[in-house]
Amino acid sequence: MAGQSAAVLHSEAKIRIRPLNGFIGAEIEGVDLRHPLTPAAFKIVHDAFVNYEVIVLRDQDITVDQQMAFGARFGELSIHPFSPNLPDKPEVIILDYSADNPPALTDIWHVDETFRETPPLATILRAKTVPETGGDTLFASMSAAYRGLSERMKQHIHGLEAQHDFKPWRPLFGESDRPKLRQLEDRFPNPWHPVVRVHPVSGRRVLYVNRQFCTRIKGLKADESEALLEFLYRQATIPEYQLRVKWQPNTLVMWDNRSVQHYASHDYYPARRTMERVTVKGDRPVGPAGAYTPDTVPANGTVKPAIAEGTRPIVEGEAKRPPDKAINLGNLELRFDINRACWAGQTLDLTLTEFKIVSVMAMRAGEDVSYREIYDLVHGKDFVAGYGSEGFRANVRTFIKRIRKKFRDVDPEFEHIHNYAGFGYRWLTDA
Ligand SMILES: O=C(O)CCC(=O)C(=O)O
Ligand SMILES: [Fe+2]
Repeated sequence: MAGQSAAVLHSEAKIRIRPLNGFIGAEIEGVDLRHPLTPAAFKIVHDAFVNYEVIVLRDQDITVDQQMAFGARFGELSIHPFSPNLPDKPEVIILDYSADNPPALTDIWHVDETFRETPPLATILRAKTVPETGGDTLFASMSAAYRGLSERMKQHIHGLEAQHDFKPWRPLFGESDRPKLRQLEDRFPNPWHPVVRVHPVSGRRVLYVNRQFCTRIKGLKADESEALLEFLYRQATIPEYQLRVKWQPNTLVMWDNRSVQHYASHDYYPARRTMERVTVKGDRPVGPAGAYTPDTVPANGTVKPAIAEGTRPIVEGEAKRPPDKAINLGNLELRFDINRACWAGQTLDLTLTEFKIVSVMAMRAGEDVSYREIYDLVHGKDFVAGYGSEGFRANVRTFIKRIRKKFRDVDPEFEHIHNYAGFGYRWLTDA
């Protein structure tokens, strides 16, 4: 499944799959949807769809019937309960936005129709009129987003359920429409879906809450639920997990509504943009069974590991550990914090206990550092007047001498270490 590197050529069907990003999206070439796909070709397209989660097919000059026929290969087509559709083909929605009909409701990260017990499996969108600029659609792999969470967070959200509601459409119903609204509430009675969904085909775990339709997480207090949902929604906005599709007329994009979120950029308003849209019925979302165990299902792309132990910033309270523990002679730079009030007065009247190591950072051995960096090291990030002056240089020299003495006292190897300190290395030798 993890074929994320080179493009794959399916010679038997002349279909070429070209991955677009680390985690999400592939462009498929060599498919002409004016004709039905052979079973072999369909399997290739289907597998790419599941693996890459979004597939992009350019130059598909097809009719809505052909688009419906393509969708129907994946399952029964679905009819949207709110969006205006073609009278004779209710499975087809025409999105036609312009100055008179501004785009609405899709400039928010969402999964289509999760207010249903069984949200669609896929949405297929084909561009007809494309604005000169803008109008891209963004996608986020929520399987990658899940994998990007820490084990502790994965354990925390394991087994949770969130309630979904057709909330963005509620304002469309006024006082006189109350009975209609009640009917819709009966038809779509706020399903609970797992916060982590297992993709029914790939087996991947997917972060399955979206800002457009979720209202709360079962079993949490209101503010806990709100905070956790905010955090989880935010995962869709991480660029690494995203694909941004630039449309051309006849570009067809199909997304796996079980594993991605999407967002339509409305930056083209008031220009015109028209799309034809078909959706495929899906099944009821299911979470991982039983108690939490780490996920072992292979997936497209690799989430990089968290920063290794020992290279993380040291938090307050850890800072006073003995320097010999904080020093690693392999190409490391020492960073120090000092009594800030004292330094702000530019007197640098330090006692040896007034500075402490705050972090250890990888750096090339013997690399020189600028005044600016030293200032930042000892004082924080803000530049203030006096930096670079002779007084400042003198202060830094004093500071470094104190550091040297301090380390000589506690670590006989310090003479060796200071060459790595990066910390005014040149001044140390010529001071
Ligand atoms: O207009 C688009 O690019 C996407 C709109 C959307 O959210 C949808 O069709 O489900
Ligand atoms: Fe959508």
